[in-house]
Amino acid sequence: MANFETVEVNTDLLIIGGGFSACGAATEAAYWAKKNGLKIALVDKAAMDRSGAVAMGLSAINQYVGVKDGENTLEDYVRYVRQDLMGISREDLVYNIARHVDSSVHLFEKWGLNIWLDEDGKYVHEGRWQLMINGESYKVIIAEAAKNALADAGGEIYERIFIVAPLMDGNKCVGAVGFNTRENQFYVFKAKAVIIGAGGAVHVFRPRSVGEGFGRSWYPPFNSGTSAYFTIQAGAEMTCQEVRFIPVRFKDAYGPVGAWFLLFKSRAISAEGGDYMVVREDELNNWAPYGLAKPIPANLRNYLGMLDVEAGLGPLYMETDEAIQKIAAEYKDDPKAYKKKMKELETEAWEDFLDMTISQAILWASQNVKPEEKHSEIAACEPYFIGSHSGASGAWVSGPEDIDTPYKWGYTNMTTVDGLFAVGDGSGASSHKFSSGSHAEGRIAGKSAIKYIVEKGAEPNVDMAKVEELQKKILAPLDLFEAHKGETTDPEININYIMPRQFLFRLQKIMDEYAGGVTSAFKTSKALLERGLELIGVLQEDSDKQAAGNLHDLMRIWENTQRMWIAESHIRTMLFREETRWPGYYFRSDTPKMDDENWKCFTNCRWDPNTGEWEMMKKDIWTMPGV
Ligand code: SFD
Ligand code: AMP
Repeated sequence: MANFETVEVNTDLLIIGGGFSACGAATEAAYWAKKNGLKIALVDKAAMDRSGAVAMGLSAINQYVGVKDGENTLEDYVRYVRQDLMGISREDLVYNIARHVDSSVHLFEKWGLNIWLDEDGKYVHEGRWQLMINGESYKVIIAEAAKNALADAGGEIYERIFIVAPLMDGNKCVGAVGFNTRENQFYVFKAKAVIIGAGGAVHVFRPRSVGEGFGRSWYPPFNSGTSAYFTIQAGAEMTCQEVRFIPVRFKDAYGPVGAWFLLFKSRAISAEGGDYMVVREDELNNWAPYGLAKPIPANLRNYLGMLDVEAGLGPLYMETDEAIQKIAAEYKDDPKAYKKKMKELETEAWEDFLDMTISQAILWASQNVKPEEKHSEIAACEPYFIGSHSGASGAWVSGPEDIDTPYKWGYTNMTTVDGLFAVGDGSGASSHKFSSGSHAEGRIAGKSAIKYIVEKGAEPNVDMAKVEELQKKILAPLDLFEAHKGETTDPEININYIMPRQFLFRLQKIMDEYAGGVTSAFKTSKALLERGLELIGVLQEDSDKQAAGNLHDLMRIWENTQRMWIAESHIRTMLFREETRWPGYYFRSDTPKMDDENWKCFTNCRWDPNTGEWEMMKKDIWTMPGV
């Protein structure tokens, strides 16, 4: 076996991930841990300052309810999420996050984040729920607060450690194992409770950008689905695994559109000039009641644009020039004021990307785009798994203690596995939490996990024989490479193994062609899904034939395996749900309509670690009384 040092870490609470939800968890848990004399360890695959989806920064905080100013109520937010997810949301979780999110935002401001203010000192809104920020350093600020809180409570931070799998004691999670991405070290974390906040997943589907552009995507390439893999392997029940997210973005560099639609009030049009939201309005009747209420759900907005593309009316364009000119037109009688406003709008347009998707600004510059002069192409991206945005996949977690729902079996945000909590993109059916809501949810879970440890936390009972078995399995790709690399002139091409890049291509091809990716125009069917599942089965047989020439390859291999498991849960859940509920995310052409009578429910699944069998189930939707 490869020569690795084993590092053992003993803690009370283990937080996996260093992103928005994990930072929230660390900040809150540190406070309660200090009070109770407990230890926390946080482990991140990367460096917390710039890890996760917010690595590049963001230009808006997408969830702020504004309760203190009487702007909205918590119930308004519950209605908004219900509407955007076509009726499928855990309203208890959404409510719980909504009532805590404003305080996370106020903390961000206190920690130094610059939230735009108007002349009256009020937050500048991008839209009803969104606030504009100067967010290039958003992640650094939030990570710094989490690090300070951990330091104050004597907590430990482990960076560049890739977590692979959970350690289990029956149905109880007692830690995690992983490896150092820079040194030959195998890590064993033993804990009384574990919070998984390792983000969503990208590159499960073939991206639009391949070859020289491979690795470019809207969602950060470094989030590979560890959260979902971890909870599935632990035997936790998952929910909404079919609800992938497809954002519409500026084409090829994936610049976000929110500021354009909401702040600049821009239109999106086809090459013929028609605004698909107007031209195709009738289609919305087919998706009532959600198609007929405002705001029109993200998937339906996507769908109307996709219908234009299918009809050969592409490319689609964001009317940036029209939007900017329209806003500036108010000042047209005063040439000096007009010039100033135009300059300000131009700056805002570029800053929107420079704050969060720098590559889009580079692409604009390289293609001579002047947003104030000429419109810019947009397109639907490949599918991602991001339950914190407008997708919904993730673990099925226990609801808040004080709300009377059918979804309570223990501590808030605990999965169906004892001692394992999930947050952010790791917890499902609580969409539209974004950066701020993920942080708030992390805080909720951080407090809840410490309560669990205080009330129930026993010393973790870790089976070291099992750890050894896991270590062998996790490091095996290095041995496989060593054993056979000399048998061919190019070690990348070898009959005894497959390199991680080729394995990834195989997974992406299956998902793209059978599970409704870009090249199949986001369409699939029972027959396609069944064939896809068959091919995933064959891929799984080959997954332990992946070989690693170095630590980087080893990380790529376990990222691939994690993605493959999400892929399977995704296909199985799309197969199970015999309707089309989210056209614009995916369309099942054999069941092309929404079927409220049979499918207005959560579709949950669970992989049984003892039998290796998947179980699919429906769960009722609980609606908040009076909302
Ligand atoms: O407009 C392991 N999001 C936006 N949210 C906003 O509030 N405003 C915006 O403007 C947003 N925009 C946006 C957004 C996302 C992206 C990708 C873009 C633009 C380009 C959404 C938020 O970013 C998102 O909701 C939160 O970040 C979710 O938080 P969380 O904690 O669930 O995920 P994370 O922050 O990505 O952190 C994941 C962490 O896990 C680590 N990790 N650690 C150990 N072992 C492993 N195997 C691991 N795998 C991953 C990561 O390193 C990271 O620390 S807009 O376009 O929508
Ligand atoms: P995006 O940049 O697409 O991620 O959007 C940022 C925020 O604006 C999210 O809260 C979206 O749901 C919201 N949003 C984007 N476009 C629209 C739109 N056309 N109508 C309503 N909300 C939108």
